[in-house]
Amino acid sequence: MKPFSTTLITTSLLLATVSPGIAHFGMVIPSEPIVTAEKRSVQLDLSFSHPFEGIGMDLVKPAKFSVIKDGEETDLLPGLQESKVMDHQAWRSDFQVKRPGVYHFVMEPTPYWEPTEDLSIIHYTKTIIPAFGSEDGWDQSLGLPTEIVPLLRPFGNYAGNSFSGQVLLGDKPVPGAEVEVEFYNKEHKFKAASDYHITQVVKADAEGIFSFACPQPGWWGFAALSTADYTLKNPQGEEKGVELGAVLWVYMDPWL
Ligand SMILES: [Cu+2]
Repeated sequence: MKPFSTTLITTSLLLATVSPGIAHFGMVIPSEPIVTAEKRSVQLDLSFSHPFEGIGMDLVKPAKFSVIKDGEETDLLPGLQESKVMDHQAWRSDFQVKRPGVYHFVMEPTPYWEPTEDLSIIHYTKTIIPAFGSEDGWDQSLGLPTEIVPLLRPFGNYAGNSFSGQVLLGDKPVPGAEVEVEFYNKEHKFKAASDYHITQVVKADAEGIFSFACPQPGWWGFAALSTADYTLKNPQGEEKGVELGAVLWVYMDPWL
């Protein structure tokens, strides 16, 4: 058994070294980035995936999925249906929008044990969409354990705009936070120029503020990763570190 496990470790180290860009993202992708009177129902696809490469991973039923509007939270977990995203276990929510407002959808996944990184991962994943012309409240923080609060209004943007946001951990800015950026390459339209291009990286300033220009239309994911101040048991029952992700998805429209 010993030589075999040594080989495994060597292989995973090697993979980690040669694939700088491999990152998984919590994903909450609505069917429409803006809700209008012509289309009042939104389908939300929840997954845990590699958005640029289109490689899926199984997402067990999230611990929480809700929508927050004007500080009021509605639990959407009971209506979640099993589905597939990138050929893997995912979840779908059909949401009827009745009133104008800005809707913050938030998924808290159950902790995911990643043996190659020797830690559990929890990506708090957020997507903000407006309905019927309202835009109040897009800049509010939701008090999540960690989150990216947008500084650019996160809807009604064109490809080429700079997205800007602030990384919070326990309500405090994270100085120098590292933010991974990935494009949802849904139609496999693009190839990465190198492995480094799959996941791009930007660092926040002393106030936890970062910006990143999004050159193509579509969904862009931003993930700020921190280490939790607690541990969780892995499947073998050992206490291990926890990576917390603050993930935000923002849509950039094409010029018409
Ligand atoms: Cu992965």
